[in-house]
Amino acid sequence: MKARLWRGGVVATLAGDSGWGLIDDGALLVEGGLLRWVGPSADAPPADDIVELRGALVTPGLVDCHTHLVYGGNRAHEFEQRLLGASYADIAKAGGGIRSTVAATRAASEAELLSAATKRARALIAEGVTTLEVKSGYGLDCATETRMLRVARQLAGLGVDVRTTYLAAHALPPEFSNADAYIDAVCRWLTGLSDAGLVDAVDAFCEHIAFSPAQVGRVFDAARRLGLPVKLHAEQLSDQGGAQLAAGYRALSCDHLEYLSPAGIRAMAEAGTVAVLLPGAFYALRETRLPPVAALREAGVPIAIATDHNPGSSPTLSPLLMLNMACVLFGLTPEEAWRGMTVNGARALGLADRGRLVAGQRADFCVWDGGHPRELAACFGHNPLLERVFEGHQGEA
Ligand code: DI6
Ligand code: FE
Repeated sequence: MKARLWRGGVVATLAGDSGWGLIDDGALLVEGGLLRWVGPSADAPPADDIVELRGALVTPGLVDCHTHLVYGGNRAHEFEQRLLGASYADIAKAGGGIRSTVAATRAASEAELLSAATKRARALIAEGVTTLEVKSGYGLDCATETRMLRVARQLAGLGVDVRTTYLAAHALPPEFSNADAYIDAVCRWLTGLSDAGLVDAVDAFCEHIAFSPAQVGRVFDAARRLGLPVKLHAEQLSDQGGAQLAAGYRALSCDHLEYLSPAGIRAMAEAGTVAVLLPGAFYALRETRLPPVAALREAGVPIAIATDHNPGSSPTLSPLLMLNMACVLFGLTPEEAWRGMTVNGARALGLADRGRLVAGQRADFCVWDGGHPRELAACFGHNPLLERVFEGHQGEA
């Protein structure tokens, strides 16, 4: 196996629980897709091959731990409706919102879904994403949920690690009038999808316009029986106590959380559940209620950041913009935002083998035109990526 040394860069390792872990003239030795050694260039071990970084900035590859990347159609008309005064919940109650994307997704072939999702994944990859989570949840029938998850798996061919999440409990499909009966079906479908190797985690939307905590609990019981970890869209539009429910199942993450209560924070802290904050949805829906960042910090709840890319509430394909918005809108420090899209994003997916630049981790990293990672959080609408390395391989940038 050939060992390649990258040397002469500013390496932000994010090693340890705080601080940037900066090495000013740093080097990384990569072998077999893993980081074998990271340290000052002057101390670097011998290698078969050397890449000069010429002072460029090196960070862990970005982890986008919450996306709805696979779907048909678009919802720009709802953007116009909201600007005319309709709320996200009004549009959903009138049969638009998630249901409108469900109709477009059911009508799309696997090839059409793959082609559209490929363009979106390429945009994320072009900003340095090396691990990508993709949720189902726009099929709401077994065949279309399956198609979505198969398409998500195929995105791995682009040179990105894809994690799939089953989100059939996203909205009530038009052919069901009884939410409990639909939840029975959601639990039934999960067994086959899990057996087919299409599901890495299970998610649900716990909200007054979606499913109750009791209904979500039934989905989580089904996940638990299959040994699958859970996550939850919780307290996005109201406080449903979803965080406490999810923490009871030792959820990997609770996501959104604008209406998270002190009891929810305590439960998440005790369970080690990651808080995934989604500034794109907050921004696009012109929300005013902020997630309780100071209280999360104080309780020691790890914070992650993601795009939540979806056609309705967060049609962004820019993880770099989310770094900036996490700071400007939510008051995260640039270091918290960076940890949110690297090590804590990985943790929200149950992955401990990435997100930091230390020996033994996957060799997923980005080389940027810049001198310090805070520059990338301060800037927006600009992409200074020079090189993206995925499992030790230089890819498209
Ligand atoms: N919350 C969200 O932000 C996405 N899903 C969810 O439960 C949005 C889904 C959509 O509007 O299509
Ligand atoms: Fe979402």
